[in-house]
Parts: sequence; C-alpha cells; structure tokens
Amino acid sequence: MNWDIFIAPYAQVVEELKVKLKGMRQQFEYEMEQSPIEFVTGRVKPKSSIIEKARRKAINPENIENELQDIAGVRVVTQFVDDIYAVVDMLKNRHDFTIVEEKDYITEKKDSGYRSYHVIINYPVETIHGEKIVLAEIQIRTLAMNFWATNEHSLNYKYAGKIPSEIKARLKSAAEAAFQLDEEMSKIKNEIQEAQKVFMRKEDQKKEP
Ligand code: 0O2
Repeated sequence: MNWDIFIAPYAQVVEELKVKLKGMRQQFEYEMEQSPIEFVTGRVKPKSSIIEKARRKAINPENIENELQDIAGVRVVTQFVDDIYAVVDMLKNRHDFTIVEEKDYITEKKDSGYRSYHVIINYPVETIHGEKIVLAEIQIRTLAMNFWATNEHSLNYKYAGKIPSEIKARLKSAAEAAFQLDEEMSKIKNEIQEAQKVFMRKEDQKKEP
C-alpha cells in the first residue's frame, strides 16, 4: 500500500471540515455576540499511531478504512458544556455528511476521567477517481475538558501508556475538578444572563408611558 495515496483523502477531509467548522464560528461572530465555538483544530492520525491502534484492536490491515474511525479527526472546543450540545445539534442538521455514531463521554465519562462528545461521520470527499466516503471523528469538548485531555495525553505519551496508579488517581480527581469548574462557570453565566434580562425588563417598564 502506498501510504501517501492512502492518507490523501483523509488529509483532504480534515482540511474541508476545518474550513466548514471555522466558517460556523465566523458566522456566529458576525450574527451574534458570542459563538458556541471557541476554536477548531484538526489532524490526520500519524502512520505509527494508525499501525499501533490497528494492532491493539486486532484490525486486519485490509479493514483499517472501515474500522478505524479517527484517522481523520477534528476537534471543536467550546466555552460551556451547553455549547457542546448546541454544536452537536448543528452537526445533526447538516446535509454534507451523515452521522454514523455518537459517543457521549460527558454523561458517561471514561475510566480515566476523560470527558468529551464524539461524533463519527461518513464524509463524502471528491477524489480524482470520484467520490469516496471516508470515516472521520469530530471531538467536541469544553476548554476545561481540553486542558485536562491534552495534559493527560502527554503524560500517557511520556509514560508509554503506563501512568503510575497514584498519578492516575490524581488525574481522575483533576478531571472532576475541571468538570466542577465547567458547572460553576455555566451557573455564573446563566445567573448573569438572568440578571441582565430582569434589568432590561425594568428598563423597558420605565420607558412605558
Ligand atoms: P489521538 O492521539 O488523540 O489520535 P480507544 O480504544 O479508546 O483508543 P476508540 O475505540 O477509537 O479508541 O474510541 P474513543 O475512545 O471513542 O476515541 C479515541 C480518541 O478519543 C483518542 O484517540 C483520544 O483522542 C480520545 N480519548 C479517548 N479516551 C481518552 C483518554 O482517556 N484521555 C485522552 N487524553 N484522550 C482520550 P487516540 O487514538 O487515543 O489518540
């Protein structure tokens, strides 16, 4: 298998999805005061990680395309947990790809403490040989979830997947602290919005003759 030829459609999908999702963010900024999308990143899984994951999951090299869902991956980072679900709803309303699976690791966090919402899509990409349907993964998470996951991911890399149990326990409690921060920030935002509404109503009443 020629690796460059194999990976080219995935690289194309990552670029297209980044443009589209960044476009959503831009549109929100033009039309509203704030966007549920803070930033968007994307990457093609490196060859060594694809081979390692396929081996770990006992995937036949012939089936990598159909069974490895995250060779093309984009990440949407939001400020608040509510924003994650707003983004998921928007993804569901789109017609340029179909959702094949959803993994809600927010209501059901992973053992490590990991929280995020994963949407797996079938994305039709145009190649020089015609249309090709490619699997891609969109990870949607808050800034706090992203901070935790980025750190935990680098530690996992540093310890070659064998993080000492004491550090694992501390990471789990750090994940809870990050989630509590998310909840507290949401409460503060909602209370401020409520207070603003009451203030506006009172201002309107003052103007009435
Ligand atoms: P990378 O470097 O991000 O590409 P799995 O069996 O869990 O490895 P699967 O079945 O594809 O994989 O499903 P999952 O767990 O829904 O999605 C895997 C991806 O989610 C990971 O990709 C990570 O990006 C992220 N993820 C899942 N669990 C954790 C976790 O505990 N900590 C962190 N930091 N990220 C997580 P890769 O292939 O691991 O790596």
